[in-house]
Amino acid sequence: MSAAATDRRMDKLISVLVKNATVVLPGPKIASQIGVTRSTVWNYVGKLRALGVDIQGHTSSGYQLRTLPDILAPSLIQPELGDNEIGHKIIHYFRIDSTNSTALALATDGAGEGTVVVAEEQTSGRGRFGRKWYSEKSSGIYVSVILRPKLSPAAAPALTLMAGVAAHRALSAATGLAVDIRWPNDLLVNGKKVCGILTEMNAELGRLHHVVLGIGVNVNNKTMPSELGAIATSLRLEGKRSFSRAQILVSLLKELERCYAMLKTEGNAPVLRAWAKASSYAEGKAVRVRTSDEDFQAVTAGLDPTGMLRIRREDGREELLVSGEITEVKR
Ligand code: BT5
Repeated sequence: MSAAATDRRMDKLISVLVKNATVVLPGPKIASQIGVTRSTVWNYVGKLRALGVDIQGHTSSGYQLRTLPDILAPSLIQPELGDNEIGHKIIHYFRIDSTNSTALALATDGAGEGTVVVAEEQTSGRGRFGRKWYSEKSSGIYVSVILRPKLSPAAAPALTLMAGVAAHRALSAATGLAVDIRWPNDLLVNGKKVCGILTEMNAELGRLHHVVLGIGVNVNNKTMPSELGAIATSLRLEGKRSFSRAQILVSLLKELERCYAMLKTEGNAPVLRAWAKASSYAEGKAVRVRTSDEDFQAVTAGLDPTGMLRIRREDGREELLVSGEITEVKR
């Protein structure tokens, strides 16, 4: 792990400032509430300011929040989740290599189902097949959820699609934008990617030990790097306003709880139905298919019961895609 998790007391400082947003809080009072010295409070305030949190004041005058910070602090997220299993424990980092790497390591060490790792910034965010995930500081959501489903590894594709359905619901509800899902794991707005999902797992002898669902969402990015400009966007760029990352994360974790429960109690079918309803790519879409050894055109023809994508080649042959990538072909 490349960084230390956010100190519990720093998290408490955020919550104390937010709860008292309209008043000036004397430094010594904050210090005693969170159990640190005044100089540590000063130190924490400096760190928060470096992240763009607008805090007025000084140790001598007291501190006051000017605007509510959009930080994914556990003390702000957790109270919104009630008794949910997903998010009962949230580990927050200001900066980390990859939330998926950390979550995988924690899962190997025995972290429980529903443990969430979230960061304000990733220095080595990952996509599939070793690709990079651009993770700008404080603009996006970078979150990983540890699951321990009593399922066989064959259930893994359905878990990824389940996360796609949850993200689709959360992003649609939070923004009012028309969100599409491109098989298997991309969420698109106006044809460009705003969210990607990386499922990684540890399985052995026909049993899943643990699964880490990693979700990256571009929320308030004002621009995207030029190499991604044609294919990627943010909710802010499409919605023409900024959104609360904390609110979107809460909604995402709640939807994951719901969709995961649906998958466990009712099996794949309702999740796959929800996925097919939400995705314009499920059926009848002309696509270019790229797998590790092929590149061809086809038309999508629905999901199979495990979540693989059925495609019809130009010569009429149908087959199932397990992995790989599809992009729309404009006709
Ligand atoms: C994905 O991979 O879409 C999965 C991305 C998962 C990221 C999350 S963040 C939290 C957790 N921790 C991690 O380290 N990862 C997960 P893939 O389908 O392979 O797409 C990667 C491709 O998307 C790249 O090759 C780029 O073309 C493009 N891309 C990179 N960064 C992007 C971004 N921020 N927004 C949209 N597209 C991006």
